Amino acid sequence: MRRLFDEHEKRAITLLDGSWDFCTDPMDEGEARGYATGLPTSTRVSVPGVWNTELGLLEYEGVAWYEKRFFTEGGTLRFVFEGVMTEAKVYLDGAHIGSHYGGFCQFDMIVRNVCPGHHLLIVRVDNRFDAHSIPQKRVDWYHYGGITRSVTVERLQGICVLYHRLDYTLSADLLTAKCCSTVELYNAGVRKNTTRVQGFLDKTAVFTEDVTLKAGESRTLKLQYTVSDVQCWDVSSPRLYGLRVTTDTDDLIDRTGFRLVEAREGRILLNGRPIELRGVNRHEDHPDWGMAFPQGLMKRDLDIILDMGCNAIRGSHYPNSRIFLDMLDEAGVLFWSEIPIWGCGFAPETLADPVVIARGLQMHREMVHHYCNHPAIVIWGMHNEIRADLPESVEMSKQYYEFLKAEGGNRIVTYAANHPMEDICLAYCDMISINKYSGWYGKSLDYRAEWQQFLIDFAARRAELGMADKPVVMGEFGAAGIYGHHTFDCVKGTEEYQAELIGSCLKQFHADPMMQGSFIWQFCDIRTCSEMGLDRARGFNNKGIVNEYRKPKEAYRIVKSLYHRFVEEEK
Ligand code: ADA
Repeated sequence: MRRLFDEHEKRAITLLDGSWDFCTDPMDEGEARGYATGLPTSTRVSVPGVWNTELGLLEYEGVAWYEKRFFTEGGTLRFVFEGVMTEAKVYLDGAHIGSHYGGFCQFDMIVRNVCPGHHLLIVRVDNRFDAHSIPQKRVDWYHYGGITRSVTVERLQGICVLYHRLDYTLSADLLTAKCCSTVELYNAGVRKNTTRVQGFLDKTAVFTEDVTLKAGESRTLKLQYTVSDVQCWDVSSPRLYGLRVTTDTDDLIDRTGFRLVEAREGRILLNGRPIELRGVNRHEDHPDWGMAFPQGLMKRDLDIILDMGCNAIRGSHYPNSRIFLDMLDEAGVLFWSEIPIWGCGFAPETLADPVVIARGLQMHREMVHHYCNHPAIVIWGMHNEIRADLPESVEMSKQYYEFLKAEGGNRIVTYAANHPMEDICLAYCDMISINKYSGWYGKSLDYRAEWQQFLIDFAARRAELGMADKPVVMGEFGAAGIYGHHTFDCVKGTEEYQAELIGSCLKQFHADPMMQGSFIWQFCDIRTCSEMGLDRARGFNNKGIVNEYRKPKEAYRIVKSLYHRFVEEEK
């Protein structure tokens, strides 16, 4: 797949991005009409992309078909889709080769014995909702549709390395790492084969294993080894190590970083040192690209966020592009990654629905599987603003917490709680994250006093729950500021009001011993969906501190001055 570095030197990769044939299928007749073997009259669209940017399709929600003709020398092919919104059915020359549900994680399928020549790759995309959708129809972002991230076809030869995950435990002095590499092998050849599997950390060989596999056979290796003289990955010095696993015919290249992430004694610690999270919530959204985010825009967003003095980003509310995570790994920015359970859209009985819980767990499995080597991800988010004050939410929270603690690597597990005083799921988190909008929603006569009282009240609640060891952050807070809207009176909706509220909150949180940081809602204005009703002026969520074209509002300057002041205070 596309990363900031080449994942392979031996394996032949063909990027299928670019012009694809496309047609909508509003009556969902395409399967019956044989679209899987070739589309009828169609237009050309760009992949990656969202169909909503095509004229006349801004609000199209339904089924659409994509077709790409490509050449191959044949053999065993692996198709990798980095993101399809929301459900994909994939066909090769009319034969169904795989399906996937979920708009934000990659998936792949392998096809053996493909003959040399031109072939048709056809994808049926469906972004409709049903009772078990994640997210549900009501979300506060725009529900796009399309093949939103890159597509590649790989030619597999001999015994291949399909997956590599590195887990490690650092010694108390952070200088030694006890490592375990999980390596998934597959014999793409047509006959039994033997190969030498070698693992490298940077240029140092760390494991060697001779393996024999029958044609089509898979095998997972667990390889233990120790690394000494470790240089830790940190926000100020993001030391990355190259990971390379090779066989005689194939290779897989990745990167990782060694760091120790802890939530204890009411603090968040990175490599043994307390750290205050100076964060911002970021959606992958742009008026001209939707969620199909070009790499150059990702870099520009990150540059702006670093300029602001942030050290953390919450990927609200779904797994982000792997390329963006590669950028964060390189920049030393901490990341909170979550799945798209946007709770305000879920009725309590839906949260308790075993089908929904299982679907969300599968999304967590995929997120952990694909993102676990990224050192920047220090927080897993289980869900956002579900009714965690109701019994219906306990089973979901329990299952997700237990999974993420068991399989999620060295990370803090949390969820965004918007009923903090009544929440009954707080046992299922390492860090308490609160979403609260005093000063925006409701009638706040004096939001400073309201915030101050809340911080006192929640400190008492945390103590009575016996959870004083759990650090607390503000997962979301803020207010809308319509870009360019100014008045002499600091009234709601103006840039001035937004800037004053955010500045006041940041100072209050920074001064409060319970608070270990915060994530401003939100980085940029985003298009939102009609289900959010009319309190989203111009169909946008206007709480960005930059507008949708990344033009700074008054709040940006306030946040930048405060975050840089907080950095100076740390010195
Ligand atoms: C919630 C939600 C965000 C956004 C925000 C808002 O906290 O998690 O996605 O909708 O409210 O702008 O009201």
